[in-house]
Amino acid sequence: MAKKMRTPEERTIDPAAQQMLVWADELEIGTAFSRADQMAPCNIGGAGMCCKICGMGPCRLTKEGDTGVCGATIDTIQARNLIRAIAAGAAAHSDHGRDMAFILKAVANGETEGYRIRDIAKLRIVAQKYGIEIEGRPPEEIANELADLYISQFGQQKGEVVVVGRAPEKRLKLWRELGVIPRGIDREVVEALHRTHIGDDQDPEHILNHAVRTALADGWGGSMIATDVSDILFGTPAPILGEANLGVLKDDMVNVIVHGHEPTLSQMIVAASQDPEIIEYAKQAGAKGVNLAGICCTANEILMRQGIPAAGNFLHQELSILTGSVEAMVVDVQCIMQALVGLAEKFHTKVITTSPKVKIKGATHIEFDEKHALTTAKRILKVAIDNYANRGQTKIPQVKEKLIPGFSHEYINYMLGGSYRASFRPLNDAIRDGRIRGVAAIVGCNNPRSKQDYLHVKVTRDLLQQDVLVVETGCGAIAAAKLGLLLGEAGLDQVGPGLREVCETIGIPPVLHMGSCVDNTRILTVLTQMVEEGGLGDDIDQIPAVGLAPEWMSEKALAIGTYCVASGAYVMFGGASPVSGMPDKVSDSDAVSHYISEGWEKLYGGKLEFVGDPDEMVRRALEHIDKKRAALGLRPYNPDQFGDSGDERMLALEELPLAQKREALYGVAVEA
Ligand code: NFS
Repeated sequence: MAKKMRTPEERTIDPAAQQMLVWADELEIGTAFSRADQMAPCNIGGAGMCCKICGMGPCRLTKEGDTGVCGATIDTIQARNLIRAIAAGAAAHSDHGRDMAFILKAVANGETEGYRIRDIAKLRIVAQKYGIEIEGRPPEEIANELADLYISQFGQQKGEVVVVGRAPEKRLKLWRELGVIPRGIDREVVEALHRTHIGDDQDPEHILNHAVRTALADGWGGSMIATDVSDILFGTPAPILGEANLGVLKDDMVNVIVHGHEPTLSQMIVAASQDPEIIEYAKQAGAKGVNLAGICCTANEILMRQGIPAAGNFLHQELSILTGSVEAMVVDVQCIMQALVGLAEKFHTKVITTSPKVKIKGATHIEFDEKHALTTAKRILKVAIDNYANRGQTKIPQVKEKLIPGFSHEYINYMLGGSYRASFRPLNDAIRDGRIRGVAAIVGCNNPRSKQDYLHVKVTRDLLQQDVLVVETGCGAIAAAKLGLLLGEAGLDQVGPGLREVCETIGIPPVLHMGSCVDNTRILTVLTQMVEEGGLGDDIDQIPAVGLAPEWMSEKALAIGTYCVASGAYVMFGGASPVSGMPDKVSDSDAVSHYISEGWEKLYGGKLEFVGDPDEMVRRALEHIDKKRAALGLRPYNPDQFGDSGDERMLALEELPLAQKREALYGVAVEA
C-alpha cells in the first residue's frame, strides 16, 4: 500500500526547509522527512514493550498479563528500556565532558596546538568551588588541578561526585536520603547496563531509582563538567549578534558546515578559517574566503561564543547539503545522520568524520587530536577549498534571521544588576510581583515525525503571551532563532504586558538562548541561584518553572529530562512516550508512566510526562506555575496590573506637553 507522504508545509513550518523539501522532491531524493513518512514506527517497540536484551527473544508483549520468555512483565521491560536509553544519553554527554577535561589537562601542560585558557576568571571561580587553592598560582597550575579532579570523577568508585555539591543544600540532603547521589559517573552508567542484563534487577521502581542516579551523573556531573571546561577554554558566552538558517550559506565562498557537539575542533576551525594563509588559499581557488556555519549543538557552541552563524537545527543537516553549496560537512560526535554520506555523493559535498569514536562508511576520515589541532583544522579547510571547483548548481534559500544568543548564567546574573550589583534579585522580584508569571525552559531536538519547529514555536509563543520568561538550548533554541524570537524588541509585541516591561527595562529578548544541550546545566545553575537569592522557597521544586522538550527524539533528551525531574522540575515531552503501553491501554501497562509522574513527584517534587497535544502542554505548564506561585503565597498572576510602564507608554507620553507628561508620570501636577 502506498504510504501517505506529507507535503512540505505539513513537514515543517520553516520556509527555508519547505523550499529545500520541494527541491528534494524534484530531484527525487529522500530525506528524514520522507523516510519518516515511509516507515511507520513499530508500535510495540515504541510503547516500550519489546525486550531484546537476550537471545530468547526479542519478546513482544502486547496485552496485559503478557510476559517475556523469562517471565519479565511489561513494567519491568519498559523500565529497563527507559533506563538503558537514559544511560546512553548520560554516557554521550559525559564522555563529551571527559574529553573536555582531558583537553583542559593537556592545555594546562602545554601539550596542545592553538588552545589557551581564555576565561581565567571562570577557572578561578570553578576551582574555588572545590577548595582548589587559587591565590598566587598561575592559571595553568589551577587548570591542571581542576582537570585532575574532573577526570577523577568519571572513574570514581565510592563517595559522591563532587559536582553535585553545587545543588541547593536541601536538594542535596534529599538526594542523600533517597540514595541517588552518583558515586562516579562511569560507575552509574555501567551499573545501569549491569542491572538490565537478563536476570538482574526486575523491580521497575528500583530500576528507575537507579535511572535517576545515572541521570544525575549526567546533569550534575559530566554535562556540567563539559560546560565549565568549554567556558574556561573558549570563553563564557555573553550576548553577541548572530544569524540562523540556510540563508547564511554563501554562493561566492567556500561553505564549510561543522556539525555535531564538541566545541574543540570547531573552535579551531573558526580560528583556521580566519587565518590569512587559508583565506589566500580560498582566493586562489576562486572563492572570496571560507564561510563557516554550524548545525546542531556544535552550531550553538560557536554561535554563542564567536557569533558564527547556525545553518540550522537537527533536521537541517540533510537540507544544507541539498543546497549544493556545501564543500565540506565536518562532523564530530552525536546526532549525525548516516544518510548524509549517501546524500553527499549526489552532490559534491565531502562528509569528513573527525572523532576517533565516529566513522561512517563512505566518509573521509581526518582524525582530530589536540596536539595538532590547528594543523588538522587547516588541513580540513584545504580539503574543502580544493572541493570548491567541483561545485555545481546551487540553490540556497534566501531565508535567515538575526538573533542574540549567549545568555550564560554568569551573564544573566550580570545583566540583572550590572557590575556592582550582579544578582538574581530583580528576576526573583519580577516573579514575586507577577510581572513574570514563571519560567519555562524549552529545549531539545527536532523529530521528523512532527512538523519541524512547529511544536517548539507554538509552546514558546503561547507561554510568552502568558508572561512566562523562556530560556532555550539545543535545537529548540535554533528553532526559535530561525523564527525570529531571539531578537530583542522584534518579539516583544507577542509578549505579555508584565514580561514586556521586564524585557524593556533590562534590555533583553523574551527568549534567552543559553547554549547547547550540555548547557542545560546552566539552567540548573540559574535555578540554584534563584533559590539562593531567596524569596522563591528554599529548593528548586518550589520555583514556578517548567521544562519542555516538545520535539524530542534522542536518548540524551531522556537523560536531561530525568535529571531535571530529580532536581525538582516538572518536565513535559511532546510526541510519543517510550513507555506508553499499547494504545488500547490496560491498567497494567501504565505503571511505569505513573511512577515517573506521580511517583517521582512524591519523591522529588518534579515529574516526567509525555503530552502529545501542545495546547494541553501549555495548559499544564501554566497550571503548574500558578500552583507553585500559590504555594509560595505570591499574589495570583494578573496581567491587567502591568504594561503601563514600558517603552510604549513612554513613547506615548513623549507626545504630551511637559506638564501633562509630569502629571502622568508622577500622579500629581508638578510645576515646571
Ligand atoms: Ni540535543 Fe544537541 Fe539537537 Fe537533540 Fe541532537 S543536537 S545535544 S540531541 S537533535 S537537541
